[in-house]
Amino acid sequence: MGREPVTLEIRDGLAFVTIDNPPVNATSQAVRAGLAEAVQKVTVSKVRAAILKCTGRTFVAGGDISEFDKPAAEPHLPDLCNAIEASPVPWIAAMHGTVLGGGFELALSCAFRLALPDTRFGMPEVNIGIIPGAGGTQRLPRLAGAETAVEIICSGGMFAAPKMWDAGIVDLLMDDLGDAVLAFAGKLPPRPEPASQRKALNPGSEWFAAKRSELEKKARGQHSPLQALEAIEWACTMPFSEGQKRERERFLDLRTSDQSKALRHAFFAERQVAKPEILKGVEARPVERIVVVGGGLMGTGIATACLGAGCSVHILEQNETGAEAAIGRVKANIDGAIKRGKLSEEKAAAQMARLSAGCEYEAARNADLAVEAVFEDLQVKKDTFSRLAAVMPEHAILATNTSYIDPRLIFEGIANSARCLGLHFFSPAHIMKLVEIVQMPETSKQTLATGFTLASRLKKIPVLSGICDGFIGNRMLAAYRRQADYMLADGALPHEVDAAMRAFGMPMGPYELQDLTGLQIAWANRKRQAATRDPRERYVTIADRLCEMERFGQRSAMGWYRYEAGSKKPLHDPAVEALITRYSAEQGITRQAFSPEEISGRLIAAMVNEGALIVEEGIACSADDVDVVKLHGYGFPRWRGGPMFYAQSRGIGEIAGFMQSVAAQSPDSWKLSKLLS
Ligand code: 3H9
Repeated sequence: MGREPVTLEIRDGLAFVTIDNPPVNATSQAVRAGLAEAVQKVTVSKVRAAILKCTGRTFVAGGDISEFDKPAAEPHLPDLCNAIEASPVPWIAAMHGTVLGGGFELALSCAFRLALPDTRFGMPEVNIGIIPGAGGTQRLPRLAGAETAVEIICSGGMFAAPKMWDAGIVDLLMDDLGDAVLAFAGKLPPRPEPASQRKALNPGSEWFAAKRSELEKKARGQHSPLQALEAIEWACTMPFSEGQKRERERFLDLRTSDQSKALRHAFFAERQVAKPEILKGVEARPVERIVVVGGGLMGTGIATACLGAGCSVHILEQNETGAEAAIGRVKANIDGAIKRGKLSEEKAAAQMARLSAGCEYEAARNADLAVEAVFEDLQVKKDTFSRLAAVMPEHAILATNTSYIDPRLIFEGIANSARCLGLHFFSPAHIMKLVEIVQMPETSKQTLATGFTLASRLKKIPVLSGICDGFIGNRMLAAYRRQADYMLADGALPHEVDAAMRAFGMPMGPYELQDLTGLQIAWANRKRQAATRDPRERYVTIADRLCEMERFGQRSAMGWYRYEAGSKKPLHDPAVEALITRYSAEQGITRQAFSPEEISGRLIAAMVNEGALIVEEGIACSADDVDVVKLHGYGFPRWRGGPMFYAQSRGIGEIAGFMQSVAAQSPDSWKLSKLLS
């Protein structure tokens, strides 16, 4: 017989209801059924109180998301919450780990809430495209006020137990959940009025309207935070029974929405790609001492992330001045984390104590891993690794952070190339979650596993990539940009392309983004690729002409747009528009108008086509890997699930239609993937 997910034990006048459903005690159907039985038994028992707790690493982390594709099955969580709240026996939630979603809702239905101080609370439902569905939007505003409820529910964030105590949500913080809970249950305070019976103060319709416009800006097309806000307003304007009925209907509607499906896909995909099949059972090498070569923005970002994961870091620079500057940059990153409330002064000091910098390669002698973040130049990178290999032990891992150069060329001649791989971080590396783990044919599984384990320790999302120009992410970006440039030549203007992509949900369009990051790197890449580019492929030179005019983007106050002194606001530049129309005329192109839907349709089709080729060529393990790269490295709207999921859910036929127009308009320029042909 398998173990019971919920057990009830009655002793010394108390009922102990324990949920045991690894890994995160989600309220699956079996848990709900077990709880329903326990609630019934507790209600007819003569106990003084019932203690609800969980085994393992956490209290209930929410409803079981893997059940959300099936119809909702009885018993339903809102009914259980209502029964717990209405029970003649007071329930005590004894919490640890992460109290999330349905777990938080269960706790809100209990008469008392006790937690360990390091417990974290949240209602992350909006992150998966739904709203809380078991009374959370109705009880929380009644208990803690609309402001706090909006902060917790509409952000989907996690909040520390002391903050929850301040907000009156947690009754008591305790050092242990054994004796301390027994002591509390032995001397119960008077039972407070249940959350559902309280009145939520209504901050007024203007307040809600202001919150709505604030959330609309942040949500960039995602519906759930706004739906959650509406539900919180019901709590402030309607009786509990009516609000809960509406909440439940909205929850069930949203569960089957496209956005929720896409967000759930993203949730499971990012966990899936972090553990590739080929690395099952492969043990990683221990990594504690890391050398980062290059103390620029990328190198110091990587160093900051490694320090945060508890590693000691030595930065190698060309000279002492460079080394000092590198330390300064890491310190600035760490100070930024303190300012944002992400890091205590004490932890920051401990991290800085593990950092050193210098210019002697000898300092790499005892390192377990070296990652290179030097200038994107083959010879510079080769020299770096031959100097590292000369001092480091033969088993130490060598990683290049190159964005484009073939790692096989970089590691040519290095002894034991099984220990070499690419670790492609994204800038700023202490913030961005994505790391492409680039595998060479020689790379050993243990080296790859070490890359994956390190990335997870750095709280990053690792994605395995084979070798191609730009790996997964930048290769797709290049296809997207190429198609955008074709459309400029054929009739669109930069601001039209940017507006269409923002309307699609991207944080920025391709041209404002190029202006922000600078046009030089892509220019250098195009020059590098010139020798191998198929001469039949259409090549639009507008971007090259801008670079020749030293219009490199925001830093030169001119790029695809112009910028006024001290401002980052892109302004239309008639000079650029004239350059574009002149280019079309030179090429004999009659410029045509593109609707926003045509622009985004064609650009996304080019991206999806490249993603499909990447999967078909075996560069990425699966379409999920491609999605995760685009979600975490390139701002693809999460509520669309990633380009490959979007294509499937939108209909491959529609995307293939766009791709065929793309290919027809620029013959010999696109290889069509099997998916879209
Ligand atoms: C909800 O509650 C609706 C209610 O309002 C109303 C109901 C009526 N379900 O992330 P990890 C799996 S909606 C199913 O690697 P960590 C996860 O896939 C829910 N599975 O660990 C992974 O599986 P695998 C609201 C879940 O320590 C394993 O657990 N709650 C769920 O880094 C370990 O997860 C949420 O949205 C779930 N709810 O982080 C919470 N949660 O090993 C979402 C996790 O096969 N979860 N799994 O890959 C999280 O935020 C993190 O998982 C958590 C642990 C912080 C809990």
